[in-house]
Amino acid sequence: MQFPLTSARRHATAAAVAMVGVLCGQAAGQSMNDVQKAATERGLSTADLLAAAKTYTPSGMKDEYIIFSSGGHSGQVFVIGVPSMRLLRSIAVFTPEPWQGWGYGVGEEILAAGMSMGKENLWGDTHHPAISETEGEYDGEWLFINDKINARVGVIDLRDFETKQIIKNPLTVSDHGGTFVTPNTEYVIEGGQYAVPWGSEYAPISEYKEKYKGSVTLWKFDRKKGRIDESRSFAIELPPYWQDLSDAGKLASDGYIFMNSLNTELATGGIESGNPPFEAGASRNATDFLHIIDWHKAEEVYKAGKVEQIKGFPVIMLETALEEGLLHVTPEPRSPHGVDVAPKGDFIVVSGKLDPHVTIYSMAKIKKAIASKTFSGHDEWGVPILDFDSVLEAQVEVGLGPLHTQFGPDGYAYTSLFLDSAVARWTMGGSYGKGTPEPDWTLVHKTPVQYNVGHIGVAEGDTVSPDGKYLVSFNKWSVDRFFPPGPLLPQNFQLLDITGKGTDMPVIYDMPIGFGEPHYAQIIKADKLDPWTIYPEVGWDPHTMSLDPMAPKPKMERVERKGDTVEVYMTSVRSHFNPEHVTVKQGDKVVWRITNIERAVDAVHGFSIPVYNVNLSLEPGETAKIEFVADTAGTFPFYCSEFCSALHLEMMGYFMVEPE
Ligand code: RUQ
Ligand code: CUA
Repeated sequence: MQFPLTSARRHATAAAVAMVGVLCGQAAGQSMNDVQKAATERGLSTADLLAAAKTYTPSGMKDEYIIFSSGGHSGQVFVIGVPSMRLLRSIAVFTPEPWQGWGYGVGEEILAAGMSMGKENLWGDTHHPAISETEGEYDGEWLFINDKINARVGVIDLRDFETKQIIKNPLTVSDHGGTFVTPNTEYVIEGGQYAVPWGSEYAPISEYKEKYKGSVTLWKFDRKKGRIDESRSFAIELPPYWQDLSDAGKLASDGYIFMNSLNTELATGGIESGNPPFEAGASRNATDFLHIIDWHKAEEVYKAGKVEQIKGFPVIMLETALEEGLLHVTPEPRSPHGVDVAPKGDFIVVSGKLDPHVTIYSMAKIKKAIASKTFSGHDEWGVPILDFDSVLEAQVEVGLGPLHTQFGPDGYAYTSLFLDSAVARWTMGGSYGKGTPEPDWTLVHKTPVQYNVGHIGVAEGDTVSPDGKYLVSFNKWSVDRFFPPGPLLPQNFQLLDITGKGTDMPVIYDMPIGFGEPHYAQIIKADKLDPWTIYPEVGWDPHTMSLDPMAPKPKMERVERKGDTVEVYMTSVRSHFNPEHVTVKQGDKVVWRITNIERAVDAVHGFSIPVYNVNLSLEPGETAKIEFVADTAGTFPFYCSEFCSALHLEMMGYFMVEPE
């Protein structure tokens, strides 16, 4: 940061220095009695004051952790500070977003790459963000996010927090078990969800068993290019269960993918014809199946060419997967949802929504059972079923509706309880044992949350070295916690302090989320992120992440006609555009390039043209190119849509389209 010290700031600094010795950070005459008085007036307890002291973040103080939260129906990602729980920004991904100019002049090509079956889909249902990892640690370089509604994956560069790529899964139309990354971000994993025929083609539901497919896709991430390389990616066919959440193994389980399923009953619904509805049909069995996929082996099989091209995409067919021994399943209790790998990779924790336990599998036992073929049978597709008792390590009764588990640094694990509206703390055993005062594999405490928690996030709580400290409960309902802004109520993110032991894990902050229903979020130490505050050079194209040789520069501003194409080379700087008059003829093609030549932090200019649906956000140094046909004649005042300076209203010009 290179803020020029303005003279006002210099004065303020000098004054502050002079006052330090006298006041020690307090305003004159303030004491703890005043704190007591204010607390009494507002009805605050000592616990409230303590929570405030743990979370209140005075102006200018920065947060210790950063949450990357899925934005649910908003189709975006949200960036939130911890412990202040202040929303810092949104990152536009699957949904056009005018402030960032996403889809209003730039980003259209990236959005179009994610379109399903040639149809325009301008929203997303984001569920599971994944920060890129190096050796199982968040490295803070990239962020991936899935879109459940159309089975897409977005790639965000954490240098500028902008979406660089959206890819559409060619095989499936909905995804849930993703995105999750392998320990060195070799692959970004995307599991399917609702089984569909390949490519979501039509097939009657009566042909469910024959035509409907399950799958998992391994997208190869090219870190150097900062893009998923579709030409080095592949999928594996799975039985037409509904693949649910997944996690990548690490350390002891490196090389494996764990993926839950539901609807191993193969229910096809049809309540209107007197059939059991999906909710009943898909919950009949006492157990579903945890898929255990050896992706190291799968990669070899793919490289050896033992794939079929389906919809132009290489797929390891189920038959091949079985021949090669890269797929096993094991039973998991009723309606499983979350699957989470412990920090050392040695245990895999599964929760079944309709079972009050978390079920803990041992990786050592799984490997042994695979090697010794300790199967309790095979499923309908011939997938070997590892004997449940042979791979089970422990079960801990935690409460009603367990969903997702995260880990602390000290042998505690945490599980969200949807039906109990609580977060359970329980102790791990095995190599984590004795880190806590309580016995191994025991429920220690449940902290009530408001209400109906889905995911939880512990600071770095799904990495090889969880930080603990904070847990955020991503609640689905808020009911009575906030002023009701109409019948559509916000969700509620609640911050818990988990630095204590035993029953000490209080809720210390509520943050309403009024823009969609988030699911998962990851929490990274802020000092692992190193975002740019301005683009490296003037004329930078964020989409190629390089200098654009065609970017307009000062003194090169001009309007040029080439046949029926008009090229505009424009710069923006406080507080004018150059040129200010752009006149074209109706029907001309317009190629409009514009560079923000500012080098000051936060000196952002917008650029908006009425009627033509254009709005750009040009961050310092950024260049953009928009193209359109001037099909509507008229007089259009364009202007800067960021309040960038005192003369920002004057930062405008006229775009004039002469009628034919
Ligand atoms: S799915 S809580 Cu990640 Cu559980 Cu939405
Ligand atoms: Cu530039 Cu307002």
